[in-house]
Amino acid sequence: MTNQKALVIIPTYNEKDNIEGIIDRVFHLEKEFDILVVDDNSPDKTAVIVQKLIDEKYPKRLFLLNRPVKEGLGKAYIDGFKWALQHHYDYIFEMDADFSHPPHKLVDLLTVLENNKADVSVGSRYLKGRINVVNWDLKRILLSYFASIYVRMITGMPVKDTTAGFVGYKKDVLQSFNFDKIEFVGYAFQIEMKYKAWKKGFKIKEIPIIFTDRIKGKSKMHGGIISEAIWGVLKMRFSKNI
Ligand SMILES: Nc1nc2c(ncn2[C@@H]2O[C@H](COP(=O)(O)OP(=O)(O)O)[C@@H](O)[C@H]2O)c(=O)[nH]1
Ligand SMILES: [Mg+2]
Repeated sequence: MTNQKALVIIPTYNEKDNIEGIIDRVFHLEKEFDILVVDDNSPDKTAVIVQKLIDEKYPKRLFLLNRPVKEGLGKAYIDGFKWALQHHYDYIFEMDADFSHPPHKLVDLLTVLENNKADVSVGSRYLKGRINVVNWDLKRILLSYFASIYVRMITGMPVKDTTAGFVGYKKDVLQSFNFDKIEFVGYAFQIEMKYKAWKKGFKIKEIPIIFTDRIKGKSKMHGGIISEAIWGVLKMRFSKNI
């Protein structure tokens, strides 16, 4: 398995307080990952910080995709996936900028794919009857947990943490997707990616992580994302477009 390349895609909107720290952490892991930051023209100038890091510190391993307007996580990831395939990455990861996803677990997510234990690896908060979330208020824990049960009931998909945003894909999974047919942008986007991968026959494996809510910066979650997920899951279940 020589010359296999791994890429972590980090979507950002106003992450100036987190971005440098998270990039440094990924570049100090024991396995080699390149990073693509996909920024939606953050008013706090996150992209300027990233460009400076490219110019001065990581010219070969750090990349930046500037998108002109904020269009949500899903659209940013789709542009990132297309970029990753064009640049011949073998393993492609999704990770938030805000340290909610422990960066060292990227190594485990990659190992699962390298050993052919799965085509999609998911950093999961809800395994073995536990809810491994730190610093979320009860409302948000319950919302996320019951959302995951709801999605499993409707779709039958054997994944506990269906809204997880800490995910690794082998490149053939992403190559099999028609990104023009991906409909959703928020949590529903994460559900849709897993659902379609599962429907196409790819193997999904979850590994446990502890999710810690962000310390710096603000969440971009809002009500629209939740209703998109509730209705979107039903729509997806009865749609023929896989
Ligand atoms: N490019 C881009 N990134 C986004 C957008 N919305 C959220 N993000 C990023 O997606 C990640 C998760 O968002 P966050 O606000 O932490 O959501 P939460 O963890 O569900 O509260 C963070 O890295 C955000 O900066 C967006 O519209 N465009
Ligand atoms: Mg977050």
